[in-house]
Parts: sequence; structure tokens; C-alpha cells
Amino acid sequence: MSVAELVPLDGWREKPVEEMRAAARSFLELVRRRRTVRDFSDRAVPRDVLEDCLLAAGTAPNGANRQPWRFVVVGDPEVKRRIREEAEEEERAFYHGRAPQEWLDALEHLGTDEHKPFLERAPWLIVVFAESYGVTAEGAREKNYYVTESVGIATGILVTALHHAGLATLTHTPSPMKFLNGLLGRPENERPFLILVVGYPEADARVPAITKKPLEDIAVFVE
Ligand code: IYR
Repeated sequence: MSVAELVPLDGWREKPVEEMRAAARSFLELVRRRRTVRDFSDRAVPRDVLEDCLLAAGTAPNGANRQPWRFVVVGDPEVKRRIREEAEEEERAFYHGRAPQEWLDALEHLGTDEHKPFLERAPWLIVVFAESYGVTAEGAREKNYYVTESVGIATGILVTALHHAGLATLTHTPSPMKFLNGLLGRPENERPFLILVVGYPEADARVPAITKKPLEDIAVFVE
């Protein structure tokens, strides 16, 4: 492969430091309002909003610019129903035997269980796949790099973009998730990463009273 042409950094604009502070603060205020929601309304969400959020996710920094993600956006009620059915089967096994007691204890305060009605009720499920390796036009395998990091960053941008647009999300990880390849007809090189449930919260939605760690518990400055 040849070296990419170099072009000017057109998108960057310097902010005066006070504007920088205000921008950092207002973004913090925005993301602090995000909560993982489990009570979803069945109100419709226009597809074009999701399309822009997915394009935002697709800007993520990633290994060798391979962009090793694939988002399967499910709105079809029958496909959602089948995802729910198979996810609940895995979750039943998880909550009633497969999960070690230590894991169940760690989840207890969230009040989750094997019932996943939101998988049918929310208007959209974005099933995020990680491309473990690429396949060239000739069918040869092509190695991808930092796949988990890349897809994790893209998913973080996606969650944030959806929140910024005014939507609620739930990151859901039925375990194991291999059934999603069969159900959605995805090839062997795509590994299910997580399901992002997207929609409006129910009017009376409730969320656990949990908090985020303060700065001194999450960051260390060396200066
Ligand atoms: N996948 C299960 C269990 C679960 C695991 C973690 I780690 C959570 O933060 C929440 C749930 C479920 O979705 O119920």
C-alpha cells in the first residue's frame, strides 16, 4: 500500500482558554446527564438520527484505520423478538447457574435479571460487531489491529452521540453472544461486541441511585 497524501489540518480551530474551559465544562454537564436506561418506551425514533450517530461513531480513532466495526441496526419487530428470545435463554442460564456467585453479588445492586423486555419494546437495537480480521476482495484474510480498543472507542462515541441527540441507551451483553451471527447472517470474521438498545425512556423510567467516582479516584497527574 502507498503512503497517503498529506493535507492541511482543516478541521481544527483554536479555542481561547476560557472558551476551552467552558466547552470542557458544558460537555461534562451533558455527559453527566446520561444514564443507562432499562425502561424503554416504544415510541418511534427516526432512522436518520441513528445514521448521523453511526457516522459519528465511525470517526473513532482505530488501529491502522481498518475501522474494524460493523453496526447492524435492527428495527424489525420479528428480528427483535428473536433476539430477545435467544438473549433471555442465555441470560436464564447466566442468572441460574452459569454466573459465579461473586459476579451475581456484584450485579445485585443493579436489580438486573433474565427478563429483557426492552429488546422488543425499544424501537432500535444496534448490534455492534467487531471485525476480528478483514477479508480482501480476493477472499484473503487481512489482520486487523487493536480491534477491541477500536470498537470500544467507536461504541463510546456512539453512546455519547445518541445521548447528545436526546436518546436513551442501554449497553447489553448477553453472554455468550454468538447466536447473533446466525440470527443476523453475519460472517465468521465478525464477533458480536454488544447490543446497544436505543429509544426514548418510559415516562416513569427509574434508574439505580448510583454515583461515579470522583476525580481523585480515577486520575493521577504526574507533573
Ligand atoms: N449480561 C447480563 C448480566 C450483566 C452483567 C454486567 I458486568 C452488568 O453490568 C449488567 C448485567 C444482563 O444483561 O443482565
